[in-house]
Amino acid sequence: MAACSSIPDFALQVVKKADRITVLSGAGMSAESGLPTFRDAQTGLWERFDAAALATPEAWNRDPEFVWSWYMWRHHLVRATAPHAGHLAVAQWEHSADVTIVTQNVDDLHERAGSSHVHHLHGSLFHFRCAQCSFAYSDEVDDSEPHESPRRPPRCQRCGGLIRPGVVWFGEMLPSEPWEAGVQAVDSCDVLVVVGTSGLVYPAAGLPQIAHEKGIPTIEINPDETPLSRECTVSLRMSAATALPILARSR
Ligand code: BV8
Ligand code: ZN
Repeated sequence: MAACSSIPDFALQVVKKADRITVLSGAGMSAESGLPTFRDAQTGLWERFDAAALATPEAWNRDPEFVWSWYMWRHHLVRATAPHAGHLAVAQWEHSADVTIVTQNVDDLHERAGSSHVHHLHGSLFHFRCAQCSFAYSDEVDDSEPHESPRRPPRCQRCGGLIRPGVVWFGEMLPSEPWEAGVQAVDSCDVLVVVGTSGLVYPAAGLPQIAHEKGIPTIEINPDETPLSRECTVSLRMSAATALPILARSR
């Protein structure tokens, strides 16, 4: 694996020739839109907590208002921001290639950039359901500022249970449809672009291995080295908003 701070011609050629491009994205993909990654320290009410501790059924059962408020803060942050040049470049690719996005992110920035095939392995901040009976909740949620004090989750119209965010918490199984679509997209692509993920959370972090074993070229985009870097064909020490538009222009 070569770590490069500029894009080697080999990578440009691989992307140029590819008919089927799969993008595996993580929190770093949305960092340049101002969204904190899971590595970044929390702020405000949640500054003393690490994200992985908050994104658990245990934290919810212990204090649902505290966790619900965290998700309303993140919901507000995502609605207040916009996709960056990297999201737009990936959406642009759809004009000349069959592009599938497999994301660990619960934001909707890929879709807002115009990408049409997006599989959310870890759910979405914009879906809600009852924590007790799983009945889908489609009413408005209040994510208004200030986010200084905990707020109560809404109640389920069917059983009166608390409404929870439609995300996958640590210790919870991934929804099968996006997972199977993700495995299929990695297994059948001509090039896999792995962008903005630390490669620490499973089973998502195991996806590049599938491409590696099939000899499918993999291009990592991450300012830092990760456990995935050595498996990747090329590892670009660049940011998502810088590298993706350059790769997109190669087509
Ligand atoms: C499960 C939704 C069955 C909620 C999330 C095998 C081995 C070890 C552990 C396990 C294993 N199998 C299962 C586990 C347990 C666990 C796990 O993986 N734990 C880890 C921490 C060790 N996995 C699970 O629990 C999964 N469920 O396996 O169920 C089961 C259950 C129990 C036991 C066995 C089997 C569920 C995992 C999903 C949890 N939900 N999100 C929410 O968002 O609130 S995970 C969440 O954290 C994100 O979705 C994302 O997946 C993860 C954060 O990772 P990244 O996205 O990679 O982001 P991160 O902040 O870490 O890194 C950012 C990267 O970007 C950095 O590298 C940085 O350098 C880079 N970067 C920064 N800026 C930029 C950039 N890159 C490019 N451009 C930039 N500008
Ligand atoms: Zn219910």
